[in-house]
Amino acid sequence: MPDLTSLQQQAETELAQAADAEALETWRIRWLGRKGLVQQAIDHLATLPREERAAYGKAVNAFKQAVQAAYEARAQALKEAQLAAELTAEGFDPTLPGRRPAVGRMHPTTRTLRDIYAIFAAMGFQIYTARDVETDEFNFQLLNFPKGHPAREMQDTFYTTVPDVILRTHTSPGQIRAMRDYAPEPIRVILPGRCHRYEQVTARSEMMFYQVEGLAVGRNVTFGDLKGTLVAFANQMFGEGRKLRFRCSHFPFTEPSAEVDIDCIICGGKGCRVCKYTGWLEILGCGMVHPTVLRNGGYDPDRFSGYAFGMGPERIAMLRHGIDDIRYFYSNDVRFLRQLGW
Ligand code: 2NM
Repeated sequence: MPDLTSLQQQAETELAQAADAEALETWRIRWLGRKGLVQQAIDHLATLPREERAAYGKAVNAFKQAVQAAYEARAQALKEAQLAAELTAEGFDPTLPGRRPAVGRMHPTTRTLRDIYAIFAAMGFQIYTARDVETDEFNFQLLNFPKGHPAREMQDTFYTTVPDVILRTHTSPGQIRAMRDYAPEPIRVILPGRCHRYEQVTARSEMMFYQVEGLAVGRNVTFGDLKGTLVAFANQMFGEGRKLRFRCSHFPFTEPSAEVDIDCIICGGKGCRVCKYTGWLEILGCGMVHPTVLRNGGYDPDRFSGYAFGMGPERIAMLRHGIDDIRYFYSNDVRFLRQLGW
């Protein structure tokens, strides 16, 4: 009968001598392999007379478990020793601070949009978003730009292969959708989003840009309400004490219409390069919603009135931060994006 105690001692002595992964594997095959010494000790059970089998079975089982446990402990110890050796060889210093992951920044347009949202949200405007792909009907006809109307020439359009399906040239078609969602309830919404116009890219115009339009419809909504809202907006966006100037203008979907300037934030109105020596900076367009547009939105223009305005957040950001070329916004030069980092 094998002497399990001395066998175990022998196994442990040999194991202590296995100094690397290769020696350990040789040891494992010799002791724990399918035909190894442990299995041989187990096979011996079958040769014993019945009355000795229980005691031997128990002992050989304990032997097997002890050898296995010793193997696992040694394997773990060798692995740790090897890792430590590799790290020392590489000169790895675990106490050095880690590498800082690159943290992205908000895009200047996103930053500006959020500032605009916050100001209008505080005045009770909901943010309403609508589709970027529109029909000719929503983008033009319902907004009082009939087919053949000269105002369409200011907005060369991207067409799709589906007749009458286009990329919106302004966010106004969403205003029709907002009105139809809520009429005849009064509404106050701002409508942000991407717009596309097929035109020459210059320092002042891109083919893709954002707009934020505002719309308020209710009973007795007046031009005075529009002025108060825009004065409050301009003072929060560009600094307290701003002067506003409403210049008569024309848009097909509003009547009367105006363009709004603020006194130049660089020179305070004295005249400089930024305001082209006029003292004024144009920030947006606005007006009272045309009765036809109100009707197209589902409101009776004899009982409801409304104002609307529209601005370009890139332009707002350019004025606020002295950016002189709109092409910086979407040309992905990380130096620009970092420079205006928030
Ligand atoms: C502008 C200027 C003036 C405008 C009009 C409407 C609608 F659909 F309600 F009639 N939404 N936005 C509007 C009016 C937009 O952007 C320069």
